Formats: sequence, structure tokens, C-alpha cells
Amino acid sequence: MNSKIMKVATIYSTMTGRLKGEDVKETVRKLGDIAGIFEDQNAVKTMDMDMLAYRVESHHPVDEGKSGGLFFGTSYLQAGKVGSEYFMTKGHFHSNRDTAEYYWCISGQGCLLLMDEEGEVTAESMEEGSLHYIPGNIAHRIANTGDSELVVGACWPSDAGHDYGTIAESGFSYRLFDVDGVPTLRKG
Ligand code: S6P
Ligand code: ZN
Repeated sequence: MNSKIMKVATIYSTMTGRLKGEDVKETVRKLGDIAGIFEDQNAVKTMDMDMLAYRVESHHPVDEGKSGGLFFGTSYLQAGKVGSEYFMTKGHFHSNRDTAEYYWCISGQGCLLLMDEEGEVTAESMEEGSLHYIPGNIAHRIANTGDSELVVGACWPSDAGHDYGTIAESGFSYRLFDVDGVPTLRKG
């Protein structure tokens, strides 16, 4: 036995969600990378494509695709709208469909959109401390409905994978708009 108590190589801030250290990767999505997901394409054209939309810090202690492992991450979604549609993530099904995921809201105000393979949508409001269980076979996307950054933690199986193609092709069957200051779901 190695009787030495090891110092961990990765640090997580329970206050901010920030991940630092070994095996941490960062993914950055600028508005230009996700412009196609928004309904109002005329509004998109007037905006700065270099603007940060969201970023994800994630801890990958095992290789992508390994069964039995876990990944852990924090998403930072900026506040903003395209027309009256709130900034949101691309959204995805897991490629390995029957894999679940936990989300929890660290700070900000938002909404989690969940869609099954028949296009049935449910939505859950997100606020500091809210815990969200995303079952397998359910596409998931978050939208920032507040005035500050929405920070969301996540934990998912390392063999889940990401199927972005299905959502890129058919989208979610409901979108989330600001209607007189109230987050409102609309079919489309
Ligand atoms: C991964 C997990 C999150 C998202 C992140 C960005 O399974 O659901 O870490 O990757 O919130 O969303 P998206 O749809 O661009 O991957
Ligand atoms: Zn996921």
C-alpha cells in the first residue's frame, strides 16, 4: 500500500462551479457557432458572431466512450436573446440513448427543456440549488431566462456520447421566448 495521502490534481469550486487542474477541458461556443439554432435569422444577422454564447469546463478522468466511467462539467451560459428567444445551448440526445444525466443549477435563472424521441417536450425552471434528473432517451437543452450568467453543473456517463445531428436537423418542438418579461414556450 502507498501510505502517502495524495493531493488531488483537480479542484472544483462548489461556490462557482469552476474546475481547474488535470484532465479539465474547455469547450467554447460563440454565437456564430450556434447561430442556426435560433428562430429569428434576421435578428441573428445584426449580432456579433464573435460574442461568447457559452462555455463548458469538463473533467475527463477516463477516455470518451469507456463504459462504467463518469464525466463531470460546468456550463456557463451567457444572458441574452436573439430577437425575443433566450440564449440557449445546442442541445443533444446522448448517442448511447439509454444514458441518463444529472444537472444542477449553481447560479442564475434558466429553464431546462427536455424532449423525448416523439417530440414531446417538458420544461423545468432552474434556479440556484435546483436539481434535475434527465432520464435516458431524452434530449436536453438549457436556456438562460435571467439577466446574469446561468451556471449549471452536470454529471454523465463516459459512454453517453453526443448526438447533435438529430437536433440540428429537426430542432426541439418547443422554443422559449421572452413575452412581456415572462419565459413562454411556443411550438415551432
Ligand atoms: C453533456 C452535458 C453538458 C452539455 C453542455 C452544453 O452531456 O449535457 O455538459 O454538453 O451543457 O450543451 P450542448 O448541448 O452544447 O452540449
Ligand atoms: Zn448530455
